[in-house]
Amino acid sequence: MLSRIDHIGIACHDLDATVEFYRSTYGFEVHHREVNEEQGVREAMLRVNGTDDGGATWLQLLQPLREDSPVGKWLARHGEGVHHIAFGTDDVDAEADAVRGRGVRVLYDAPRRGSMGSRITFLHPQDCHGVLTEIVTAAAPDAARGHSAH
Ligand code: V0V
Ligand code: CO
Repeated sequence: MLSRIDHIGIACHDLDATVEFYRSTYGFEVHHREVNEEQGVREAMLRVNGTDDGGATWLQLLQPLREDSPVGKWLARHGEGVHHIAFGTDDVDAEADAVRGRGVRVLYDAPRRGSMGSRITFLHPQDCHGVLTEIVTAAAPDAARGHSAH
């Protein structure tokens, strides 16, 4: 089951400047920073809210490492803005299989490494009415990803 919105991915040219906008305008603080070479991004995770029953919701700010990466290509074509939406689930493997079975292209044969040790896969935007859609399972139900410890 897809049980929540895990994050909204936002493409930007300058990660530090965009982080500062979200801090000074809304008060959102950076919870985590990471470089994901495979995905071609430098990213910052800003926690919007956390719950005790399945994890938090984040803004994922994304600066491309390379022009020919997914985010780099997107920025060149569309400029800054919303790049993808990510739904959270306890079982990314099962959800990917289920969606694939409904005729939607899943981009990876097996989930890959995402932010904060999560496992992620993507659905092709052309099969999702123009929305690049990610499915994500958090690393573990612990504080690192906004779960309650009790
Ligand atoms: C491309 N398209 C999009 C899109 N990117 N549509 C909606 N939202 C996007 N973000 C459309 C584009 O308009 C074209 O449609 C078509 O897809 C092909 O675009 P393209 O520029 O030729 O790009 P491709 O085919 O080289 O790559 C598109 C895909 C690529 C979706 C295959 O972006 C990809 O592999 N994305 C998944 C990985 C990713 O995005 N990683 C960065 C986030 P028309 O105009 O021809 O109809 S990493 C992340 O989220 C992490 C680490 C995490 O959450 O933990
Ligand atoms: Co993402």
